[in-house]
Amino acid sequence: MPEDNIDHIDFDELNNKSISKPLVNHIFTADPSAHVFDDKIYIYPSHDIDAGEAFDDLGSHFAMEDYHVISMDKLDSKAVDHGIALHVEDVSWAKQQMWAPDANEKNGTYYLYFPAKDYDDIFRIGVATSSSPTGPFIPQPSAIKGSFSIDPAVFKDDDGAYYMYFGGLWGGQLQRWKSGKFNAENPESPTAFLPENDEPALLPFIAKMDDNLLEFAEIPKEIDIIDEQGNLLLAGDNERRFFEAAWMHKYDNKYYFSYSTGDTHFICYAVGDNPYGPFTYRGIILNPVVGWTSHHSICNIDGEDYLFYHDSSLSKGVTHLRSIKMTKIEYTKDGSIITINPYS
Ligand code: FUB
Repeated sequence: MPEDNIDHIDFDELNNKSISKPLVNHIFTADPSAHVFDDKIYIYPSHDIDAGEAFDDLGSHFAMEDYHVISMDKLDSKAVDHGIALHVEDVSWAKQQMWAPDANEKNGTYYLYFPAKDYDDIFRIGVATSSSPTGPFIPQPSAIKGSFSIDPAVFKDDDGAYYMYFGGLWGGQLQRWKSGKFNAENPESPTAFLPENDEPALLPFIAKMDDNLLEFAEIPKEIDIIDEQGNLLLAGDNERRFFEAAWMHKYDNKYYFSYSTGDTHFICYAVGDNPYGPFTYRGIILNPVVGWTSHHSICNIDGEDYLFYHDSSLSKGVTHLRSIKMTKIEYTKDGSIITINPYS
């Protein structure tokens, strides 16, 4: 339900039909990355604000400045806001646009990963550390070497290795890195340098993290998303191809790579046998929500998988003022995820 359709929406009715209420409503939050640390649920969202920037297809209206961490003791507990965990003013290399973050933990240190534009207006991915899952986080002086684009998701595999998945189209600039170097031409165009519809779609990236979780241990590699016949999804396959919001979780020993299709507003998934893929497209996890963007995470809590997502219903359809929500995921016997309708 993108913004151009909102005139027809009765928001009172929609909020009644919504399968989840916003987890917090005193601030706007989006892009929730959820984790369980020490038996408690921690959510690392974007903190949406209205900075007065006009809507455009580069996402200039997403002018976020800081991050708050939200925690819940249990699934039915009240969500608690722990205040500002990191502010753009404290990150020496970052100029603006603190977009979708993620976090992870190793040996009692907590790592907050975040994309932001640097002073050349290029999205990079940074990391900040804390001894507490709620921060405050101390940023590294530079962005992660070799990082680019947006939406980091850092997955810990069962063998203790950590991998970052990342990338995003249009305002996320992935299409500007096709040659391996940033293409700064035509800066106002969100779609310049995208492949033609009959060419393979742009792919998300993966990089194994160094032991200290502060740098990549390898040059980022593309991950293939293929159809049942083994062919790469095409750029014109807008209902299935990767756009942004990478996430990885495991179910029944398989690797589930999930993502947003952006301009068609689905959260969908593809399944593989190892962290690097290839991943075969399997279906839709979440149908479109109110608002242009859809972004999620999947977190195992008490043995069940939960989808954390957002919509713009609380702001009555304002795309850049979103609210985080959660709902349970169900699987069929063959490991398929049953598609969720956000408004029943
Ligand atoms: O929140 C800003 C951007 O919108 C995120 O980085 C994207 O995934 C989309 O949700």
